[in-house]
Amino acid sequence: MSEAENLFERIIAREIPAEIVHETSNTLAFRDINPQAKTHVLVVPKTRYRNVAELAAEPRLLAEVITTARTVAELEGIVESGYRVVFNTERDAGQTVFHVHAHVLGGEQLGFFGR
Ligand code: D5M
Repeated sequence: MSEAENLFERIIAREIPAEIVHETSNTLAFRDINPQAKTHVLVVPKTRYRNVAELAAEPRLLAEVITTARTVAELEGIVESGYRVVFNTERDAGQTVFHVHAHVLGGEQLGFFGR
């Protein structure tokens, strides 16, 4: 498995340090190393799926990832002010780590995104 595939596995296994924000039996939430907003947390399922399209085959696990994102927003105090949940999927979206992850972004006014 390439580095880009197993990086988050190594965080899940606590082989690489990360600032963990929340954990459930099937998901882990930790701070992005290169934050793009005041709050920038990644939520991953502990089992590897390449991207959200693959994870969609497991709707309960997908729902748990989204629920963990909501818990992260609660813990970060950004439920009322608002937040964004993003799954970058493959090349054109800029996915660099091929273990599906939800970006949870907020804590300040976010810019528009696209091209
Ligand atoms: O997002 C991949 C994200 O993963 C990107 O925002 C940086 C983040 N990243 C990379 N290495 C680490 C470590 N070691 N800890 C925490 N966060 C990390 P993508 O959507 O694939 O572009």
